[in-house]
Amino acid sequence: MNALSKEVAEVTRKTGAPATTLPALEAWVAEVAALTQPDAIHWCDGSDEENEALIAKMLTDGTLLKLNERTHPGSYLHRSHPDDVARVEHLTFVCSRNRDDAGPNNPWMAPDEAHAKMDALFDGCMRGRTMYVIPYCMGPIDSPLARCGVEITDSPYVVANMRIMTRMGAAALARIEREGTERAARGERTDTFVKGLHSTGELDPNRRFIMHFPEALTIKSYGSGYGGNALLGKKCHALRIASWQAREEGWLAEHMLIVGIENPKGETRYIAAAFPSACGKTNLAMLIPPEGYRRDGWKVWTVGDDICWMRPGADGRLYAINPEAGFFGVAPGTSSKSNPNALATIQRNTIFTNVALTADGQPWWEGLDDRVPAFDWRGNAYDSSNGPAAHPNARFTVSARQCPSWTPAAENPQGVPISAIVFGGRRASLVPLVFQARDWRHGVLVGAAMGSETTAAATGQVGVMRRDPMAMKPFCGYNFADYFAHWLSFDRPGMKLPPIFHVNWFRKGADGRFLWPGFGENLRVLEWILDRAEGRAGAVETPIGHLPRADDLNLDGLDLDGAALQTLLTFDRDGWRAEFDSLGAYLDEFGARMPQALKDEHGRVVSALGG
Ligand code: GTP
Ligand code: SPV
Ligand code: MN
Repeated sequence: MNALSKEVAEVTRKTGAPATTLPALEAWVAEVAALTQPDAIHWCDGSDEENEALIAKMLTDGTLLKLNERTHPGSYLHRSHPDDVARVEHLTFVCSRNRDDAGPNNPWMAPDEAHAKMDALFDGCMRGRTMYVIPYCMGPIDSPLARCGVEITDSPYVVANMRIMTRMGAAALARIEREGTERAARGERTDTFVKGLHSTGELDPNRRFIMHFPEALTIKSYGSGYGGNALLGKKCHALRIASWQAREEGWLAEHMLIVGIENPKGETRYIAAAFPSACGKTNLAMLIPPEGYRRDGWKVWTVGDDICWMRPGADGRLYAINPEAGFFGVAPGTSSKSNPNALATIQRNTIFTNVALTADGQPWWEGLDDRVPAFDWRGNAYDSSNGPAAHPNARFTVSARQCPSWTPAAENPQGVPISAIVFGGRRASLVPLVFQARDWRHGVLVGAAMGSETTAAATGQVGVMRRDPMAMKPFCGYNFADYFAHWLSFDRPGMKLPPIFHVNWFRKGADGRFLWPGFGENLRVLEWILDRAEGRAGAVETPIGHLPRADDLNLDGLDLDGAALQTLLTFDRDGWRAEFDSLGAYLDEFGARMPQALKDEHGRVVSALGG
């Protein structure tokens, strides 16, 4: 036994925690313990008893506050540090050996430099703390599409969230060990699980970095306890590292919801949709059909609300799993009107982060109802002159199984077949309600062309239009030029690819109000999309794709004025010429690596738009 593993064995003996049968995992845990110097090591088994003990500890030290047990049983409020409320994109790096592999779309640092920087921060950082070892599985535990990781963290809040968001604990560890043993028998390397190291550190924004080493399947995150910065299974593993792996292995890791639409004949079709952060994925994933649709027998089934892993099946169709087990959803705006399914989901066993509190200990946020909270998200007596009561990026963490529209199809190890891919952004002007790309190559351009106004999900200015290709700007773990080439590569003989669409729920009128009612009414657009996918439903062809006419959509029972509808369904040639000029300049930023096929496709649309 070397010195490092002796050290870990001692700490393990102190806590009575079980070790692992996988030497590669034991060695890594030992190495991390030697660096971070925790007082104790706890291997998470995911049991109820473990969770209860962690919750009790967090209630004692003030990390969690108990919410009203009568109205919100088993639910808690966490107030994060006021400087630690969102993802930090400028501090999030892809540390590939070759800078160009990270691309202009990612902050980059050389791996050696990044490791040195991070290890200096991690040095001794867990003294006085417990180090938690969290084995987790992204995706159904028995799915060949699922992938495992181990997150080491000093945050019990992270453990409690990872328990909801992933398949965490004994079963995941068993899979990691089984895969390791099988690989060892074949003489292959056994550390193929993703290694994520996290510490909240001092929560000092100047000592905060989220580093990804895709070639080493490693993540190091220091100085934040919030969401995507700290729950490493989510954006760090399931998007940044997984997108890199997906490219090497011929699949796709995407920032997409997965929703099943069941028609009155009882046929369910699945749609995968990529919208940027806080642009409506959770809402679309659990929408409630408008009354007329409900009466006719339409149903909506939620598979996932944020991340989608897709790969071609033997029949050439794309099959998707949701790698997550829970929702880390935006609270503000969630109400019995906008998203009744989400509201029903979060009535119990939910961790709320940075919401406001009513006098009787209930969680509250802007848009929920017309009550007035007693405390704001910082815990101060609520005073409307201090800004919103809930932080705009306040979130809930809850098991997906509690959602009334959750479907057992989410546990299907083979995934669900995808009938349509939808891209969408938050665009106040120009972009119509919906249009269909003419083919896959054009669809990839439509995805690459996505733009959206920034939201509170990341620190920085809100409401600024930026390019966010396929909603992956903050999440693609490699050069966008290579990413587009990877997307294009699916267009090959034998594939039965789904048609690609673009939607915009956020078009505004001159008065600054949304023109489209959105939410449940979005099913009208999804119906057209699925009909188009099956070669039904009409459209007019324009240079940007196929747009429905008012008659092509089912608008029965919808109260929408004619002028608004006209604006939503109009193709504005001059506006699109300017948009395509700016898109061309954007694609050029990637230089010679940008696939010629995408540049040609851009050129084709530019000529169709006319000079
Ligand atoms: P992330 O979890 O950050 O990836 O966000 P998301 O894409 O899941 O966004 P979410 O569904 O939580 O919606 C974010 C905000 O957009 C909420 O305030 C919603 O109320 C609002 N929103 C969602 N769908 C619609 C819609 O159809 N129309 C309008 N106007 N607003 C919407
Ligand atoms: C997003 O920002 O897209 C989220 C929330 O889904 S977080 O997990 O913080 O990234
Ligand atoms: Mn997201």
